[in-house]
Amino acid sequence: LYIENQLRDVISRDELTLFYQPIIELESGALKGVEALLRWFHPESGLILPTEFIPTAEEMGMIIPIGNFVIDEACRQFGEWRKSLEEHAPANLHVNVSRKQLEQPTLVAVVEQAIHNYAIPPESLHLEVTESVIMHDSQTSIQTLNQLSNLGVHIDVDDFGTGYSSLSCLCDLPIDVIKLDKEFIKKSKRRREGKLIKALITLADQVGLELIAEGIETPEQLKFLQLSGCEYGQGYLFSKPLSAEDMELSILNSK
Ligand code: G
Ligand code: G
Ligand code: MN
Ligand code: NA
Repeated sequence: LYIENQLRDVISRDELTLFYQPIIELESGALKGVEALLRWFHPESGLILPTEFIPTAEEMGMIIPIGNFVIDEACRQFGEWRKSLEEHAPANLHVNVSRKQLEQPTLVAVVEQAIHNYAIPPESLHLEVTESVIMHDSQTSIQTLNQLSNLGVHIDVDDFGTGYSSLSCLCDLPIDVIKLDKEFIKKSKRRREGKLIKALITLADQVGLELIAEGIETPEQLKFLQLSGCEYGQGYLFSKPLSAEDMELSILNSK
């Protein structure tokens, strides 16, 4: 209830901010993109993580204004980086979108407005939707996904492998990228899981989807993924999520 009360005017109190985690091209180590991750800095409670408040925000309907804030703020920052960092700017921006947002047909206009306002090439924007959302889809969300895809925006299946995906959804829905859940990577040393990861990398490649491995924490995991032909990844081995300033410093320091 405390969270619920505090969430009501969280945007006007200016307590939400976005952190960014790099997405890396595994072969070269080059920065490919950034994923925006929401952070709530509460004056009394300190940092509240999204897993603690997004479910409540969804129940209350607050996820709509919060989600709109995230899209606008991430695009604003990304547009700024494109100008200030030029060729060193990340090529792609990944933004998480929850089920409730996808059920709102107005999401399309919100996204269109943001890419227009900040002069962002639509194909550089990736909207991440969890597997469970894609699978238990309402008619509205499918339509919304199709309209977003028609804008040129890319759709990523987040946490892939945690649900029980019907693989046919990968063909029926306008999906561009699979984000392999970190639970897979954690267990990649086991024989069967290792083979499963390899098979999924091949599958993605065969059906023309890009694949991003999540939760890479050790050099061994990276080596295994590189040898398996996995193209992109993110995780604490490269960087934890950083404030916009730290992200920018990190880019400037490595150029
Ligand atoms: O770092 P991490 O604790 O940020 O994120 C935890 C979970 O919260 C992840 O599943 C992530 O997808 C989700 N999440 C993070 N930021 C956002 C956001 O802006 N919108 C939505 N809907 N989910 C987010
Ligand atoms: O949107 P998604 O569910 O993919 O959110 C990514 C989540 O994973 C965020 O909470 C982020 O902070 C977290 N994360 C990013 N890299 C790592 C990692 O290497 N290990 C673990 N355990 N979590 C990570
Ligand atoms: Mn994500
Ligand atoms: Na994920």
